[in-house]
Amino acid sequence: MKRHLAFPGTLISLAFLSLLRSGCPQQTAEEACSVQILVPGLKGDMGDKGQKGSVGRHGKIGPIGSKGEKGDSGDIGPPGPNGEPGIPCECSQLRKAIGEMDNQVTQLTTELKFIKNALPSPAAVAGVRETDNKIYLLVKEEKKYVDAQLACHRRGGMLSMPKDETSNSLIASYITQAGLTRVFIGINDLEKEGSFVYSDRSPMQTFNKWRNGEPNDAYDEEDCVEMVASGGWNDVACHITMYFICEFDKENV
Ligand code: MMA
Ligand code: CA
Repeated sequence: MKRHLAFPGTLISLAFLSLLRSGCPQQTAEEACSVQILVPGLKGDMGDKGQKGSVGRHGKIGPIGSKGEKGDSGDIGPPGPNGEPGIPCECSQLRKAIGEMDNQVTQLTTELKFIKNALPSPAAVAGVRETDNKIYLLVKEEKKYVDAQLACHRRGGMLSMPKDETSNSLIASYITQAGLTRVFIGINDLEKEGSFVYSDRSPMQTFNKWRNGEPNDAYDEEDCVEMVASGGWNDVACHITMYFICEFDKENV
């Protein structure tokens, strides 16, 4: 292919020729980038129309068609294998009993919540404390010893009788947690001066929690006993009034 370079009315310098040669190294020597300097002629007539082109390539794939109609449902399958044999028991009866107990627990929980919060008066009862076989109840009503004992009795219990370290420290922590300093407990020497008995009339054994210097029967009139927050005991006058702690046997509740 010849290169018809046309630079109207100009001389092409040798330098330019060499530049063109080096730019087309794959051409033969004969037709090699030989440059003829031509002056453009007049514009010719337009050629004939070319032949029709061959068929083009395949077009792009079209968009996905819409979903087809739902097919008919299949045939019914074969029956499944037999289940595991049941546990021989009165399951339905047990289930029924459990359901009933569930209802009872729910009802009792609601009732107990109500009693604790509303009866007899919210300030009078500050919850309870329990051991394996006893329930302790702090009664926030100021009463003298005999009336306190009577109040416990009416509730089905006794003024609390700390007969060992466990019950003594439980009552002590109950006093402390209630923010109190002292309560009546069920110990007295009303019958015989100096011989202390529990409110169930049982004599005091070796266990005691007398504070230092107690019992001192101050003013010769201290025949009843209080417990202070530390758990220590002190004999006091029976006619003074204070809060008290009752105890109940769980088997009698
Ligand atoms: C009070 C009273 C007594 C107790 C002494 C201890 C002054 O009397 O509580 O029962 O023994 O204090 O100092
Ligand atoms: Ca005393």
